[in-house]
Amino acid sequence: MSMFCYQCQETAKGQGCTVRGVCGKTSDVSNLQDLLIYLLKGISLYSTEARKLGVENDKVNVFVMDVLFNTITNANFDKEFFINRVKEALEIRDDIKNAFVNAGGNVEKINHDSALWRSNDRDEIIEKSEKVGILQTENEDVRSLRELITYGIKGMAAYTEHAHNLSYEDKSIHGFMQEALAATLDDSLTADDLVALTLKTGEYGVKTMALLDEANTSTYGNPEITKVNIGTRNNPGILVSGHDLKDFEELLKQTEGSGVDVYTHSEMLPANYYPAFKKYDHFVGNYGNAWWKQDKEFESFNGVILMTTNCLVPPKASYRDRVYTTGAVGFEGLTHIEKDENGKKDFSQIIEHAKKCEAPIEIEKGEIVGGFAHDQVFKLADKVVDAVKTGAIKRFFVMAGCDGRMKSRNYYTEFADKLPNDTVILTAGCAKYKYNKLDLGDIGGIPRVLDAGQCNDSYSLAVIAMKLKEVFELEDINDLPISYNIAWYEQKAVIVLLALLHLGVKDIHLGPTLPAFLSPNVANVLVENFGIAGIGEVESDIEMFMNGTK
Ligand code: SF4
Ligand code: SF3
Repeated sequence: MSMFCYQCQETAKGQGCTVRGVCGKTSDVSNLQDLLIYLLKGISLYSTEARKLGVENDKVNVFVMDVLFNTITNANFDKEFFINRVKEALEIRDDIKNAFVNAGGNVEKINHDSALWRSNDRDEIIEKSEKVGILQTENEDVRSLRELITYGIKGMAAYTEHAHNLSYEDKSIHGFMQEALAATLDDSLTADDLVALTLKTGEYGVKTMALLDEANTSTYGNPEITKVNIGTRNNPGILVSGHDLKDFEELLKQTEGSGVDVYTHSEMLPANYYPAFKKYDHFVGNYGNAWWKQDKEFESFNGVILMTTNCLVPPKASYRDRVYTTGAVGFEGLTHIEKDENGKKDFSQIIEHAKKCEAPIEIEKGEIVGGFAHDQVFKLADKVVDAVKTGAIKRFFVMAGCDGRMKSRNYYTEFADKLPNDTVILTAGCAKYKYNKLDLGDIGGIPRVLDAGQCNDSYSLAVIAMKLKEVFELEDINDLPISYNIAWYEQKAVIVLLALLHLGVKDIHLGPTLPAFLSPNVANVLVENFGIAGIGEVESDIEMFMNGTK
């Protein structure tokens, strides 16, 4: 075994990647990511104690958040980057240790290896990276809960970073992330303690998604019903993928008048729904589908691609020179656009490159409709409530989450297609690409697929559910005619799931497979307390949901 990673749904044999990631991550990179998470825990031991003495260190907050995001599935594959990150981690750890001591802290009581080990030697760093990791925790239930919390925190870090990029911050979220990381080293915590911490992670997940929602809507306006063009024009283009709206805005501004068009890909599609971006005539629409189709779609796009976050697939040689990264993303040999000292990103190199490219090859024509975040749905509330009261809408299906390569995910296309015509799908995240071009029609003008936006906009779906509960004067959110059939892939889906559990949502079905990191006992806790279940066959699942059984 040269590595061990089981953080995503596509993990090898549904158990763990042990030689090379199915995602393309090499064992070197996987081990270095493990070492970094280990060091973040060491940093967090100091910062959590220091915080109790009134020390808040912004450098630590930003570093922990950034590195967690770097280790999310399909974000960063660059070995040298991670070696440098390890060296930086040791410096940051020294800083916070000194601040702790200066505030009167007793450094003697912090004696975990993650807080003490150090080396600036490349070989020693690599050697250490092979010794630390997930399997260090021997008890499989404790390991399962520690990883569940860590993956939730990774998703939380990603959303925190997007809010941070728009200058929205809540220090308590940083405090919680570090406290939780430190807690995963604490051998005195029982499985029950860790279950409680898992639920608290969900509580902070809600806080984080609410903060990001506020950041996005205050900066760019509330998403509104939008017909998104999926065809192409004849100018060269830049295709922007990932989740970062600030990067998207910067690029739109800098491409104005350049003769280069801008398109969204995968999780950037919801940028089309924001009022602030509609004024740009060179913003054409969305090109292609979910992340995993990028090997074909980046090729036919012909222009330049900017990856602002995951999901990056190791690029093929045929289009590799046209892919640029920024933010948490990285890949050896690709140009990475950094912020300057004023926090601005200069995309002129990308724009000049794009000007020399051919226009995209059109792979689809027409329009898709989206923009159903909470504010827009509230504006339609009377219509929706009437439709439920008259029986025109029998049931809502939350089908948010992720898309992925596995054939078993065709379940979701078939499921959406076979749902009765009196049902409405509420979606967010890249899972929508499994059914957003099926022309499922509408119910009295309400489209049968309501897309709230990115995976973080799953928060919007929860807000909508809470509003419906209020309108129908129900005691319990679970009494609504809403079923949850969620597809997961990476760690952002983990924080979304934990957030929904915190809001009291029960009987969530999760697929296409349950996470490999859930031990049988931990899975049982989720089944017994929250009714979490997997998926079965399309027809019988639809029948079960429509009968209101779980
Ligand atoms: Fe395997 Fe997923 Fe980890 Fe990649 S992120 S190494 S596919 S478990
Ligand atoms: Fe997709 Fe990676 Fe999860 Fe944001 S882009 S939902 S998989």
